Amino acid sequence: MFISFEGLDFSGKSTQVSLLKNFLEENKKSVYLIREPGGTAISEKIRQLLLDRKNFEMQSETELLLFYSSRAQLIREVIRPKLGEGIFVLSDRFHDSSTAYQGYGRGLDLDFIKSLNKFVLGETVPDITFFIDVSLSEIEKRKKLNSEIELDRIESSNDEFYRRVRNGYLKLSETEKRFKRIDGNRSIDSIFEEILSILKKHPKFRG
Ligand code: T5A
Repeated sequence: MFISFEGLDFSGKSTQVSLLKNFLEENKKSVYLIREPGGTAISEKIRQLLLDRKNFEMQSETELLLFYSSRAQLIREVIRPKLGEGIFVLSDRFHDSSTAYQGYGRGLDLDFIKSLNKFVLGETVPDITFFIDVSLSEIEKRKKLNSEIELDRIESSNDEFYRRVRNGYLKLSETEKRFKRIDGNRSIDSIFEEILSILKKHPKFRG
């Protein structure tokens, strides 16, 4: 089964992915955790290019194609083989991040992004996607609490950009059946409880 997590930076995805990994392993499931961009030697090099603050001159089109280059490699080198072995693949971000950040956030053509999804993903689409939806004011608070962390090139974007990205995720929640919006302005435990209860009802999970 293929499960992805989406949300704004600091929305708590990594926290929830790692709780789910522990839960599945305690229940004797084989799990493979990935994050995007990254996850293969080539994809990690592309990640450095994408997030490096020094690359401020990077154009939106370049950014989009680099995310999909990294993803094309990850899907073929890691995701498909792992899914073929019956392993649970948990992904901290996947293609919906490109729709939200590069499509809605940067204003790139959404139909072109859909055609990239067809070309790069093919049938390799998550079975379920948890969108941890956190308000911009809560994100701001968490950024301040983590002020020792140096923000990367994309995290340094302004509030208006993040408003458009969140709006993109909300649109996806309305149009994609696999996309589950979870209220992320709550305790870590109550968010995880809801994720588990939704997952346990999924036919592939009960399988
Ligand atoms: N990107 C990525 C694109 O633009 N297009 C794409 O196609 C893709 C794939 C990746 C960047 O690339 C962009 C999006 C990103 O800007 P990254 O370093 O991988 O960058 O960063 P993120 O994926 O954004 O991950 P973060 O680590 O920044 O945030 P998370 O994983 O959402 O949050 P997490 O779990 O680390 O938590 C953040 C803080 O909040 C606390 C945690 O303890 C932590 O301090 N927290 C909570 N606090 C209160 N209540 C809760 N419920 C909390 N849950 C967590």
